[in-house]
Amino acid sequence: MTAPETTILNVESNHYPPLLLRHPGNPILSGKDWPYSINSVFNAGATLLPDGTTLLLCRVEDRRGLSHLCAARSQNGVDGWQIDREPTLMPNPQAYPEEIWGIEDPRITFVPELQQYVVTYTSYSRGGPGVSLALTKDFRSFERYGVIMPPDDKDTALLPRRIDGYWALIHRPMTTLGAHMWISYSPDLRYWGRHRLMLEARKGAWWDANKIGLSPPPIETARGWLVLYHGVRHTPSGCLYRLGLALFDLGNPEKCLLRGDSWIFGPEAKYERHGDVDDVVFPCGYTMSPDGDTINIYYGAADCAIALARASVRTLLAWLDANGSCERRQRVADL
Ligand code: BMA
Repeated sequence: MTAPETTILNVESNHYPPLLLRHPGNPILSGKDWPYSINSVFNAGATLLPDGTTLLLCRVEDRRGLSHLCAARSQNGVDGWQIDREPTLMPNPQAYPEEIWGIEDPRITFVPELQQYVVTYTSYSRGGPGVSLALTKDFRSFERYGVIMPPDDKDTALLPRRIDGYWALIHRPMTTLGAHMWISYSPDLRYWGRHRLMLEARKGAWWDANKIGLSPPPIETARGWLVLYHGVRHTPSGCLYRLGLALFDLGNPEKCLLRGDSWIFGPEAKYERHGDVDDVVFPCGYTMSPDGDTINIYYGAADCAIALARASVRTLLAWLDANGSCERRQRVADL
């Protein structure tokens, strides 16, 4: 018997519960949908606009290899996408030299206090990837704050409200001791400090050894901040990007309450396994459905397309209760 078109792994014999369900119309957006010439589209931030429209802020790569951001809007978040006829946010290296090699992987947080969306994205500078921040009300004009975390740093999202009076930003600086998730605080979104280790990459053979990073912005639940993070496994034939789950204290988001041991989603479908970069699932955004439980997770597939998977927050929390444990805290001094 041959495997179905979309799967090339023997997942039928997999007894792990399917927590993220792929949309049958996947991939929902790819280069052929674009109104102008591009190489590929992937890793999109996501949000709901006030009228219920789903907005994706997509990373678009051109044939120079440089990326910019382009907005796509849909009534149902699945199809009928209205894509901006021209790039929505282009790198501007004259004013922001850190954007010389493009801007990538946006995450969107709607901030009620500001009544604006905060977009954090990777600015690809001569010194490597750094973190930049911009504010927008409508995804048509943007107020750029420039680089807020110097290279090498990426995989960032802002929490939607202040914690003890300070804005909180999750990010992933690289050090010689590994790539771990950190959280930093700011009174004004410009000056950042009180840097704390939030979640460590494991060591050894683990799926999330050595390099992890935040995927979409954290999901606020009554039990805590539910965090989907990616783990990068280096193999002789390249990197494998998979997703794991952890829960953090609502009032103290650097405190990990639960962390799952296994990954919950990885490249299995053909469009995830093969592309410009094989074996990558990379979500940068989600939207919440009207039922308050179903999340629509938008993810880049093999750096070539955007796909959609759905999950129940209740089910993810129940899975963490059954499969998670308390994180062993490592002192920052050990890093
Ligand atoms: C990461 C990021 C993502 C990309 C992934 C796989 O480091 O740069 O944008 O999807 O690698 O290439």
